[in-house]
Order: sequence, then structure tokens, then C-alpha cells
Amino acid sequence: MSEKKFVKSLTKSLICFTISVYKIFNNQLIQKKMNPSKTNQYPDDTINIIKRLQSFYITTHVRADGDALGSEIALFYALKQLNKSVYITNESTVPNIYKFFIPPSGMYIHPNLPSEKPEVVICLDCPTLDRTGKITDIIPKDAAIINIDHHISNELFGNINWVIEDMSSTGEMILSLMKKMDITITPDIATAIYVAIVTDTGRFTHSNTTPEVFRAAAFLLEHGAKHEEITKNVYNTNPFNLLQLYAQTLNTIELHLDNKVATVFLTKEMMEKAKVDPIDTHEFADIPVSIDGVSIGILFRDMASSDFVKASLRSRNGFNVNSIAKKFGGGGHKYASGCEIQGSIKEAQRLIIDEIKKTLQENSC
Ligand SMILES: [Mn+2]
Repeated sequence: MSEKKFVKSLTKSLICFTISVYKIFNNQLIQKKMNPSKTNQYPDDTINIIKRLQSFYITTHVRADGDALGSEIALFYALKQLNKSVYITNESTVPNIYKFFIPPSGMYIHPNLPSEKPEVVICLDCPTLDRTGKITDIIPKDAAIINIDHHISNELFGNINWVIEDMSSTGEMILSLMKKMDITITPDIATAIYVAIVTDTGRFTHSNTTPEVFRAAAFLLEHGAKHEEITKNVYNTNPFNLLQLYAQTLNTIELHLDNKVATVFLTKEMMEKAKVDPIDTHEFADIPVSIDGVSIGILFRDMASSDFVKASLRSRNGFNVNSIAKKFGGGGHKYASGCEIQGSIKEAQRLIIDEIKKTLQENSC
């Protein structure tokens, strides 16, 4: 090697080394600066990180729903607009009803993963880091974690935590972030955020349907949200076997505690016979609480790959189901929460009803 070539290669190595040291130092600085036990009311720190750093993963909770996917996809397009390197990495497959709006590339489902490692991981709609499932294991140690969420049970696990409980959806938060960052709201972004809002408010029926929600929805329609396509795909493309399973689930309805609590079951056998993916049964949880006079509704579903039962709780009339779910290691929102209990559906039902009974008695004292 000539002296000139040697000097050139030495200089190149030195530059690379300096950049690496800077990156590590920079990320550690970000991680140190943020107090992990604090939540921010404003997205300013999030905006700073997005502006300063270049490579991002976006992720969400297992069994991603409309809000999770809509928020991820909207933020993905926004970061692309800013010429960032960005990938969506999720544990769970996308439910059929949401496939119509996923980006043509850049979305990875575990164990498929992008080869590029991120400087920042943005967790959306995810109350704990564990809820990202297998994605937890692929987060690089030196990556900064931004936690954006509206769950009351959020554990503030990020280096930055932008968590606002009284937001209708994570999608509504992402929209306000984009407005602050002057992102152009394209029809793709508007569609994704509309899906997030319409699903997390139960088609504008849950108690989180604020005037601000309608303003956001109107704004999104003005910016090209594909309203008819969303309605058709999310609500009006029920496969026949899914509706048959829905009918069977309805047949399992039971009333408890002076008809204040209603339960439905979804067993492994029912799902196998109907050939329905559990991920497509998410809406079934809304059945029992819709009964006149009922304040708490619960769907108990056998989990496919374990001996656990997933309980999805819904409530109204002020009853807090987050506190019930928390007693079994779960959580969520005041009016919609979930937890996983080992054993049979009948055992899980008895445990949860006993817990609700205790809470009702305490409250009436
Ligand atoms: Mn949500």
C-alpha cells in the first residue's frame, strides 16, 4: 500500500470511529437526559429526537388493533416524508380487515426483520414494553425508546414518555404530533389515522368520543381519508364463517351479579371448527356489555398457543375495569381492559366475577 493510500484509509477509519463514538455518546446522552419515570404532556422531546436522529423502528402491542396499526402506518409515512430510514416491526400478523391500508413495503412481521438496526424505537399504543412481545428482544441496547400512548395503565417505560390518558386514541396523538411538525397530511396518512380513531372510539360511540374527535375526523376527511373504503373493509366484509362463530358466541351469554355482569365464551374448539383466526374476533368483546342493564361485559377466549385464557373486559356507567384487569397482571383503559389467566374458561370466569363482586361490595359500603 502506498503512503498516500495508507493515509487515506487511516483517515477514513478515524472518521468512521469518530461517528460511531458520537452516535453512542449521543444516544446515551438522550437516554440519560430523560427521566424514565416521568410523562410529558407535550410532544416537544419526541419532535427533537425525530429531527436529530435518522433511523427508526415503529412497533406496537401484540395482536395489533386498528389504533395500533393506524398510528404506526401514519407515523411511518410521516417519517418517510422527512427522509428518515423507518421500518414497522410487529410480532402479530395484520388482521384481514386492516390489510387494505398497509404500506406496500417497510412493514415486517416477526421473525422477518429489517437488517438495518435503529437508533430510535417508537412504541405506539403499548402500555408496557413486554406487550410488544418478541420485538422486545430485538431492540438494541443503545437505542432510545419513545413511548407514545393513551392507556391509563402505561408503565412509562420509555426514555421519552408522551402519554395522555384522556386522548381517544394513539392516532389522535399522532395527528397532533404531525400538525406540530408541519407534515403534509396525505390521503394515506389521513386514512390510517381515521382507522385509528374510528376503531378506538367504537365508531364514535364510546365515552372517549369528544368534540376534538369529531374535529379530527372532519379534518381527516378534508385531507382525503378514504371513508367508504374504511367502512367497507373494517366493518362490512365479514366472512361467513366469522359470522357463524359470532352467532355461536352469542349463544354462550350468561348473566351474573343481579344481571350487572354479562359473559361470553370463545373456546379453542369453536375457533378450530369455524377456521377463524383469533385475531379476527376482537370485536366480539363488545357484545355482552351492550345488553340493557349490564354494566360490565367480558369475553373469555382460550389462547391458541398456551393454557391461558384471555379475558377482554368492557364497561359503562362508571365502572373501572382497568382496576380489575390489573389484579390479574393486565390493564388497559377504564372502560376497556384485558388480562390473561391460566386455567380453563370456567375458572377464569369464576376468578374475575369474584373480583368484580368484591369491588361492587366495597363500592356500595
Ligand atoms: Mn388505542
